[in-house]
Amino acid sequence: MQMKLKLTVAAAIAAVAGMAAAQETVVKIGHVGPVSGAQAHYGKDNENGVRMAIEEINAAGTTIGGKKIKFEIQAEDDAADPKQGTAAAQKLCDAKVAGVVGHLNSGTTIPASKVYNDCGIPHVTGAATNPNLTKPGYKTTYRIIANDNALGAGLAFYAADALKLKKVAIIDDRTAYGQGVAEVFKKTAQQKGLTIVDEQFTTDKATDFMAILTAIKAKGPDAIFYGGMDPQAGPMLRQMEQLGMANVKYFGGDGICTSEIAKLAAGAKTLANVVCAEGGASLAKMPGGTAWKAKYDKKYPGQFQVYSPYTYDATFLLVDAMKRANSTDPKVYTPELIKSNFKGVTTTIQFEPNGELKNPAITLYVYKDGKKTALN
Ligand code: ABU
Repeated sequence: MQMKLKLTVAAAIAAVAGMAAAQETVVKIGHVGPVSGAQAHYGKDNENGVRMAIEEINAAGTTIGGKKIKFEIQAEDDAADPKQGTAAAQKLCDAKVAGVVGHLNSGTTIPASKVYNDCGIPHVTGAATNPNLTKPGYKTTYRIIANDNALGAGLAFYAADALKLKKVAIIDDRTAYGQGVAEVFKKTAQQKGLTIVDEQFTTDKATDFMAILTAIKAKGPDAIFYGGMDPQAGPMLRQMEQLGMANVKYFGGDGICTSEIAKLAAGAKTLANVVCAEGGASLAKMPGGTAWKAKYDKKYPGQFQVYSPYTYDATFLLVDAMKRANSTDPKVYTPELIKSNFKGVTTTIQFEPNGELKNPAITLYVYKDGKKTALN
């Protein structure tokens, strides 16, 4: 008799839970980044930011268009490869996600932006910085960090005005990001009177830079600017040390400005020569940065890299636009994105007509005792 009563109570609880679940409408938000390969640490960090935001949004409860919404992530891997990037974008279009956070690499985000535009789904990147992303003027493309025009120029100004450097060599990895940020740095450095003593090229798969570094060493630069990501920058710093380039400064954009570069440099003293730039305020100067970082570290210990505060904000930004439109239908809520005035963890997000962030900050960093340290 007692057993029968217990079963009846359990069945009633399950039925109530089932009814509650049935009353929820599931809305998917896509995330795309490299979660496999040498850049997986960036992609996982970005994905963590989206997961964290979705958990918080669901815990707070959201009703849109009279329906209780349960957000779910659809996470895709593009392995930092442009072809896989467009395939992932098409998959998210076919899955009818409501919006996308991503991608991470400019080389994947730029071609994917056309796919999203064609299927009418908005995407917000918190990582891809090549200025060409917003040139087509798609109403579905948004960026919530500064682009490479700011990063490359900011670094060149610092090299010329603060460090009084005269001779710089440039290396880039021939990706949309690496090549683009290197071009901006070069142009601005030349305008500031610096001499470009050498230009060399590599790829985002390379690990041996001895030949190009040896060629550069012969030209006696004060600094190297590297346009690329940390899987190359880390070993490059080690090889610079091996070649006796201990006094050569090492500049780069946000792609090298990670926690991981300290590990990849594997104790090379040349890490102390790094000056890198990120397109936003430092965590300490972001409106909600310090508290957010403590929460993130508790949830994802040791996984923080660079962009997760931005992917977290990007997720909230999409949901904010849905709430203002009172619809999760991308056709209905996308026009709200451009009108955003969203107080995020990173900044208050408002957009220029082309989808670029209004008034972006940039922050320069160095590595002191192996720890990334903001200069401004
Ligand atoms: N912003 C640097 C890393 C991502 C990219 O733009 O390719």
